[in-house]
Amino acid sequence: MTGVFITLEGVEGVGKSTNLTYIQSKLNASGHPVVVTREPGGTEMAEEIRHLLLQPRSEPVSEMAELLLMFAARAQHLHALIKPSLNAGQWVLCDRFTDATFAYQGGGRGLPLHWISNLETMVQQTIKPDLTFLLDLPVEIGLERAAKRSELDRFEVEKKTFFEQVRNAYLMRAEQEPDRFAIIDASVSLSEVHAQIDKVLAEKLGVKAE
Ligand code: Z5A
Repeated sequence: MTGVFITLEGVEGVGKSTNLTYIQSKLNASGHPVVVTREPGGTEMAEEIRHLLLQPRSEPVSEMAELLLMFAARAQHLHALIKPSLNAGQWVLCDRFTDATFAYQGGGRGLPLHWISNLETMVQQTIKPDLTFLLDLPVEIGLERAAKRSELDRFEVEKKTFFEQVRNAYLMRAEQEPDRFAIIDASVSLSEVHAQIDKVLAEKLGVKAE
């Protein structure tokens, strides 16, 4: 028995955390308890790597080191949590996954996409999300929403053009894999975002709206 693997993606401040909780509650209510997790992180060791990656530091961070640490965290996350959960038939809901690497390290940092594809094959083998929600909005709105929060991490201090590149890379991924991606307009009110999510859950996974 294999479970269902769902991921949430989007640029800074798009509302992933807010909507992750909503999706979790919808799935639970429809009789599908989910394992909720995030990247980078999700296990004790992977969370330590997350801390290494996100904490602001004076030493310049190599783009290659950043890329490899993302995949090191992912390898551990897959090994210790995602694969065992899916193999046990559980549904897994993950805040960011490899599309974020294509978007941030590929689109944002400009690393060659075939490096990321090669690492994806090495680390994930056949594992891919069954469904990916891409919460999309103009970068300015996301940055405004995110600015209301307190401390900025090592990614959040990047300039607007960086996040534009990230957004474009996400949209390109969605265009390449339209069956897996569901693009959600995240610029509208939360209740309108929820309505779009309900529709996707019903159409793609047969989860009924209440
Ligand atoms: N990263 C990477 O580079 N490569 C990788 O492979 C991976 C990750 C996996 C950590 O991610 C960083 O790691 C991330 C990319 C990088 N850096 N950045 N940027 P993260 O997911 O932990 O961090 P984040 O992107 O900053 O997510 P977040 O802080 O959890 O933000 P969010 O989930 O998108 O937004 P939110 O907290 O749910 O919402 C933001 C605010 O907007 C909040 O006050 C909400 O109440 C409000 N909100 C939400 N929706 C609405 C609507 N519809 N209307 C009005 N207000 C709203």
